[in-house]
Amino acid sequence: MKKTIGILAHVDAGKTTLAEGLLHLAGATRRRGGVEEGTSLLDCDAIERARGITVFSGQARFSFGGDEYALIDTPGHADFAAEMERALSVLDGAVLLVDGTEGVQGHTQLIWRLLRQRGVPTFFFVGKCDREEADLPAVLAQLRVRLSPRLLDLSGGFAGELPAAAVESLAEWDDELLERYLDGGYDPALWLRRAAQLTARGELFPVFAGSGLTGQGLEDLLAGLGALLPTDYEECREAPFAARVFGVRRDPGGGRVTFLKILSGSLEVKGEVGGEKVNEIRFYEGERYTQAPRALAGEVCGMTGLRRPLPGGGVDGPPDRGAPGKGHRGGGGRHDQPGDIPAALPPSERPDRTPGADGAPGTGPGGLSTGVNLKAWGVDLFTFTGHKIHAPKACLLYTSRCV
Ligand SMILES: Nc1nc2c(ncn2[C@@H]2O[C@H](COP(=O)(O)OP(=O)(O)OP(=O)(O)O)[C@@H](O)[C@H]2O)c(=O)[nH]1
Ligand SMILES: [Mg+2]
Repeated sequence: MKKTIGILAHVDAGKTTLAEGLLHLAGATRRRGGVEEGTSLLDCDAIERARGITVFSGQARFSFGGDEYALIDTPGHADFAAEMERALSVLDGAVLLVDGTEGVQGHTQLIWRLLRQRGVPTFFFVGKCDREEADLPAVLAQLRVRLSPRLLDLSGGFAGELPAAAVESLAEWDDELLERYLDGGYDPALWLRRAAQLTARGELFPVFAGSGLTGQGLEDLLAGLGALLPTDYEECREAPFAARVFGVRRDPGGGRVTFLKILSGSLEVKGEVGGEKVNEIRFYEGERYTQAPRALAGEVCGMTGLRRPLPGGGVDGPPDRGAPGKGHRGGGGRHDQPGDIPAALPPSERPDRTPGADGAPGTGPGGLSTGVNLKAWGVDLFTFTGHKIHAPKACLLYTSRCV
């Protein structure tokens, strides 16, 4: 199955370190990238390496347990919240990381609210448990009180079978399971299936724990994503093409790259999107990419040749390919019908207003401020062409890498 997961948390919680750990464990990287050493695959921009902080959402792919993952590492700093928020619209599942030494933060609660508003299936990972100050029981208690009591506690380990306490908790929350359980009819496959259904519906939140740095608990997390986050993109591969745009950047050569997640159908190089021809299809691993002749439903890729699509919008294929198909319903059926957001909506109607396009700071759909003082970050302002910025002190992340 193809799955897109995002790693989200407050600043410095260890998202990039966790992402690098997952990539290494899955064999996608030969050497583990480190943020401290400036060798991170995902924090690949010069400003990110210099400041040791994620500014742009980074992508990479890996395979594990027969599933193919697109991983998106998001920034945690509140100034870059809009960048994180844009990624939410393409996720099949979120890994909400909580620093085991600091517990639930205000920003964790804000991300949590966004995830619930958008119905993204959410897995918790309590990280930095290799540190002496880490207090897993206290963080679990905080999660229960401040975020949700419906935790599926797999922090003690998970290799495909639910621990006894989790089996009981699930039975308490589901009438059919309770009846089976009381009749002595515990069925591991049924329990797992129901846990996956409840997770997809946002009624259950699996919790894992460990350390992105040492690798502790990462195999459990991947086993959990494998068992509890089913998607069905294979079923909508023959449907008409539809995709959602979550980013637009300039590559080092100055070319415009549109980042999108394909929700249904497929697209080939030289194929048409919204009346424009695709020149290249790129699969990114940090700043590097490989070109492919084709991209399929469930995949996250960059495309060149497109000038119109904007982040937050959707794109359809050529109009003569028939009526919209069934569309992806994976990850709990939370996606709208593909193509529901036309690519060329006027700015006032775009779901995620993109300040910088009109020069004014704005507000994202979750109510986050998308304004940020880029000068304070030493970011190279506005060396791009195409948009006129009237208020450079407060604008979205439009740097030399962005459109
Ligand atoms: N001991 C320990 N340190 C960690 C762990 N994960 C991250 N760190 C450290 O925490 C700091 C921040 O790590 P990052 O991975 O950059 O955190 P982040 O959440 O990606 O940060 P932003 O993207 O900038 O919000 C670095 O010094 C890491 O080495 C962990 O599991 N254990
Ligand atoms: Mg980071």
